Amino acid sequence: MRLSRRRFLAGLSGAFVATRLPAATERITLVADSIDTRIAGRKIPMLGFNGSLPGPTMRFRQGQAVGITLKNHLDDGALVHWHGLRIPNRMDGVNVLTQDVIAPGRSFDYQFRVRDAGTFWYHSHYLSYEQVSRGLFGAFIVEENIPPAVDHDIVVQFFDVLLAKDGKYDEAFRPNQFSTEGRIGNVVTSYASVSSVKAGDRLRLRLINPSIDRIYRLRLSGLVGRIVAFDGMPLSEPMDFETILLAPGQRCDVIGDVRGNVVFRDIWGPDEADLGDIAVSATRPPTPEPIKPLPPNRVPPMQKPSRSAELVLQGGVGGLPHRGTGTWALNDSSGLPRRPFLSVPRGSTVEISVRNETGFPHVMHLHGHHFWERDTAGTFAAFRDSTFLDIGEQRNILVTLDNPGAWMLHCHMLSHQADGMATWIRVA
Ligand SMILES: [Cu+2]
Repeated sequence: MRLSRRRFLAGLSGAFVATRLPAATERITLVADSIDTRIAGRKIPMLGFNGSLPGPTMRFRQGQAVGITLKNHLDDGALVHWHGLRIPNRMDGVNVLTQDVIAPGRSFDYQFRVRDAGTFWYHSHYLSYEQVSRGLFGAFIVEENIPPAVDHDIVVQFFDVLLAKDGKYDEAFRPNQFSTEGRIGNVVTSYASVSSVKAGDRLRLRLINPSIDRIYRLRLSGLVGRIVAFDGMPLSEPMDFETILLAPGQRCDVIGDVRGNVVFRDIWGPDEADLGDIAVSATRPPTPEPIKPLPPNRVPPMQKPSRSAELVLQGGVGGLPHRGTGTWALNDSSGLPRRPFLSVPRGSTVEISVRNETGFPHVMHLHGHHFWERDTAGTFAAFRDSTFLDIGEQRNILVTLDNPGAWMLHCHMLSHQADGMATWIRVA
């Protein structure tokens, strides 16, 4: 059952800190700490990076070397995962598989080069269902060396919070939140990095869903545009759309021209909800240029699979029984199994049939790689890091496993991940 939601627009007023780096490597310090932030009109204790929720939007230039020191000022462990970035395994921020949890008072240096331009994000990967839902996330933007000509490059993050009767973050984690659609907030917020534009402006919208479990189906009004990228990876041709499905962890880039107030509405689920808007303050002549594809990233060419595999999503309320120990399971195993789901030599291309046999939707995220997603027309179209599977849905994905290491593959509904829907792949 969906709880009622109230409209809230905290982010339009502030909380955004853009960090732009020069061409050489420079260290950024990211401090995870308790913060007080304003939600639904009240100041409440949450978590944040560098004092803000969302954390600072980081902007880098494609190819740049990046150094980020994560300082843990929490009372609990900390880890950060750089979602969608194809980086060395030891920088991936995953407990057990790639690094130890950073203890309170300690720090860790993340260092990597950003190969792909696009819209990515970073978030806690330790007790993530709790730490992300308390605010430990932010946008990670890699700019093209020749970015598209737009008047505004705007990051919009859609985030929900479950508040208790006292108006504070609900500390109770109930079993049904883990066994059904997840921990769905009763307040939905949108954080946009720009609050006012002109009619006629050309915008690039970088839409991100950092919510732990909530799915959005976005309807945009006031903007005539096309989708140019999913999960940070450009489409070969911009795509028309009526709505945009944004499951937890997913991103979508849209380039379009402003016709009026840009309003975001969510039509997922029974009650349509207003998620916020970017207001129009004046009018100017529109850009005559057509919307062109973004420059492609250098990705592995699509290859014939050398092997195939099957991944079955199981469990949850109403789901068939399985042999895993958690509520949810992947191929009869809950949580990270001792042996990986797949163990392949570097460079192998695998076609994985992913089948959702549960009574709830899921979104499967692979670390360290993007994969081709077969669309309903039967062709591999989008190159993504997270694929959405509705109830009963089956989809093939094609992945070239060219990044050595131990890579997590899990549902990005973080309540599902916490209760078993996780496995891993070893690339030797
Ligand atoms: Cu799930």
